[in-house]
Formats: sequence, structure tokens, C-alpha cells
Amino acid sequence: MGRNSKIIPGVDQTLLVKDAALLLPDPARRRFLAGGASLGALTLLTGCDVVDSFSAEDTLKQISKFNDAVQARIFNPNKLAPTYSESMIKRPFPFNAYYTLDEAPDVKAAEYKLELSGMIANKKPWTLDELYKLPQEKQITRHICVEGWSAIGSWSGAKLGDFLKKIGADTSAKYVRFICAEGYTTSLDMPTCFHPQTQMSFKFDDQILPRAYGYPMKIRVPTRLGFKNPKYVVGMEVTNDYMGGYWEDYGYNDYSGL
Ligand SMILES: Nc1nc2c(c(=O)[nH]1)N[C@H]1C(S)=C(S)[C@@H](COP(=O)(O)O)O[C@H]1N2
Ligand SMILES: [Mo]
Repeated sequence: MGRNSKIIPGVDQTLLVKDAALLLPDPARRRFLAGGASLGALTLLTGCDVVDSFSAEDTLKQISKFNDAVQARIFNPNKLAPTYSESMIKRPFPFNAYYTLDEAPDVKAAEYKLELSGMIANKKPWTLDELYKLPQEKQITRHICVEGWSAIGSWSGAKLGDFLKKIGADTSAKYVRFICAEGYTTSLDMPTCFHPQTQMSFKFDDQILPRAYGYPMKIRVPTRLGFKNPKYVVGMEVTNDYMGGYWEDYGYNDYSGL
């Protein structure tokens, strides 16, 4: 962990996060603290580029004003994440996992199947060819990692919410849990799955998703921290049971976004 960690020059991260929490009124403070109170969460909360700039002070100012943007991010589940221009895409985009790139799963297209389980009417597995036929769109958004770095990237793919409807998922269920090729797991609450920017991504920067970024499919969720964006997704389960996940089990709660 932490290979890519960036520290804001002259700023003590722990104190910044503490100060920010003090400035937040409840229930926002409780949600912030429950979610692991990280620099990443602060970036999502304020929309301030706190992780890779000198804007620690601006961030605190933004929170103390508790302006519309902050309120909307906390209380409106449909609020869109900001989008950026092509020229702002980070190349090469950082690779992050709990292992090095040479240990990343090497999923073979011919053998790939997306397995469906739980509260879904049609559990037929999907091949990659079938998935590629879904209508696709592109987003240029900021990926924010709980470890203290962020980067703007471009992802293309299908809306997860449309796919869930297509397979007859029970949308009154609480969660969708994602199972990855190497055993990583995470889950998203149902409203987040139906957020218009939550995507089953097949491409990065207009190219077939490279192995580093989760070939053949990742779930891109610009309104949640990076660890809620599973790569190498091989299974989806619709469920009412909260089952945690790799980072969730370290104490980063289901919230991890706003
Ligand atoms: N399968 C899988 N998905 C994962 C991870 C992982 O280790 N395995 N790491 C998560 C974390 S913490 C981050 S920040 C992003 C990194 O995505 P990137 O390599 O495309 O930058 O993937 C997330 N999804
Ligand atoms: Mo991350």
C-alpha cells in the first residue's frame, strides 16, 4: 500500500482531516468519520483538488462555508461527479492494487464469463462479445484513492443500472457485490449502481482496457473512492446482505463516497 502516496507539502494529513471533521456539521461529520475520514474522502466531499495541490486551506474554507456543493454531494445521491477535458487525462495513468503489476490477473477473453448470482431473474453468464454489444458511453472523471492520490482518466462502457435492469436484477435489494478474478471484492449500494455515471467499463483512454486497469471489465464509480471501483470483475451478486470487501474489512466503511 501507499506506493503512490502523495503528501501535500507542509501539511500534516492527519491534522487536516481532523480540522475538516471539526468543521463539518452533523450528520455530515458522522458520515465522514464513519467512512474512514481520509484525504480522499475530503476530496470527494469538497470537490477541491486537495490530494495533489497546495489547496489544504481552500478545502477547509470550502467546508466552513458548507456551501451548496458540499451539501449536494452529501445529500443528493444523483449529484454528478465533475467531468474534465481530454487534455487533463493523466498518462500514464497510475496502476494501484495490493500487489505489483506483474502479479495482476491475466484474464483470457475466450474463457471470460461474467457470472451472475443472487436476486437476479436471468442468471445466464455473459461473454465478452455479448457485453461489448451493450450501448457504450465515455466519461472523463477523477479517480480518487483513499491512499492519498488522484488522477483524471477516461473510461468507456455501459451504464451499470441499464445492465441490472436488463438481467432482471431485483432493484429493491440493498447491494450489488462484485467478485474479481484475483479474489478482491467490494460492493455498492443499489442507488449508487443506478447513478448515471456508474459504468461497466471496457475501455481506458479509447483503448481496450489494459491489464493494469482491470481487463476485461472494471466498474467505474466516480462518486466513490477508488477501492469501490473493482477491476477484473468476473461476478456480480445482488443481495440484501452486506458482506464487506477487501478495504471495507480494514475499516473503510460502505460509505466511502458521499
Ligand atoms: N480487483 C481489484 N480491483 C481494485 C483493486 C485491486 O487491488 N483489485 N484496487 C482498488 C484501488 S484501492 C484503487 S485506487 C483502484 C486502482 O485502479 P487503477 O489501477 O486503474 O488506477 O482499483 C481498485 N480496484
Ligand atoms: Mo485506492
